[in-house]
Amino acid sequence: MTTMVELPQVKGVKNIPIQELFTSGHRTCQGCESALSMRLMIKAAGPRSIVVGSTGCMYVANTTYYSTPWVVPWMHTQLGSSGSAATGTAAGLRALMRKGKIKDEPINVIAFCGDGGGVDMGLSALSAALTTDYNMMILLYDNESYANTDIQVSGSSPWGANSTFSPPGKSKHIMNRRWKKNTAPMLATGHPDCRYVATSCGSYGLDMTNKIRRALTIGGPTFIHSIDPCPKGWDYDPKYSHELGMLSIETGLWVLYEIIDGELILNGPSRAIAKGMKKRRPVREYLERQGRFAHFTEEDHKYFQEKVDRSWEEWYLPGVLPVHPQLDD
Ligand SMILES: Cc1ncc(C[n+]2csc(CCOP(=O)(O)OP(=O)(O)O)c2C)c(N)n1
Ligand code: SF4
Ligand SMILES: [Mg+2]
Repeated sequence: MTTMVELPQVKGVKNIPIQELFTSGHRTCQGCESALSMRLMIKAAGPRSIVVGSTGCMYVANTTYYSTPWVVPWMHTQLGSSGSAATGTAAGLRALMRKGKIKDEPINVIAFCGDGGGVDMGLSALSAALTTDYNMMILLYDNESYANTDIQVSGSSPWGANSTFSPPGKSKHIMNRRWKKNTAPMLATGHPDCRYVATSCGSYGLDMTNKIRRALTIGGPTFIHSIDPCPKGWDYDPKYSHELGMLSIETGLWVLYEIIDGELILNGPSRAIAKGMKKRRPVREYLERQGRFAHFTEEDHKYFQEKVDRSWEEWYLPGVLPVHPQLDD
């Protein structure tokens, strides 16, 4: 197996690397947290990295003709194939190094995909990647819609959210009736040999930096799912992106955790909430800040809150693992 880049855990925000490897040259919206995820991800990984990314905002808005913000080698891949592109890249590097065609040196292999590309279309390729023995990391940046093609609902869109495929109407105002897919636990449970699965949020930059580094150094294929506020799709003033990221966690809707060799560790505010050191904020504080939920009635707010409450009060691990009623007896 190819060796890995040395990436020690970063202690304190001041020690996050200064070097920028995702720079100016992109055209993402103001306040785009997915762009922040890219920036944090490659800052943590460092210059000896190859990044492949599937179609979506982080391809189209990032790499307009003849311009790119990437300082490291970068390649676009088809919408559903970040998992296969990562596998192919890692396999190619291993073969070239084994044959002595390129220097045998540690190189990070990173693939990213959006929620459309990962939670929906490319789920099978992600699964295939997580069953290999290649050292590589897949980052799923989740802006909760097919954003690049004008905000269509995805399997990761929240219940009831307004999108171009789920606009509230007069007779029916909740058009997306699916609860958000629980992708990270699904991948962790289904791939017991995968040593590292985590969730993250760019509002917690240090936490994200260290998760990226853990994912790139633990060995084998790894997966990180990041929640990324999107001013355009979520309909809010771009200056609130950071706050909304924090609120998604403080309300208990998004849970920060990592699963290392099968052991689950809650992180940051999620840990504090689970330990009773911090109170969960009402989900309404998060929902009312976004135009995509502006059509919510009192009943909708109640339903949403109850769903989140249940995951914290009745599930074995909040937002991760429900207790099956039959196992309770
Ligand atoms: C097979 C295929 N179907 C549809 C498209 C059109 N398309 C391009 S980007 C995109 C949205 C992808 O959504 P997501 O993966 O969530 O990334 P985001 O745009 O939200 O960053 C779609 C549907 C495509 N490129 N390929
Ligand atoms: S639509 Fe959303 S994800 Fe796409 S560039 Fe704009 S803010 Fe970023
Ligand atoms: Mg998306």
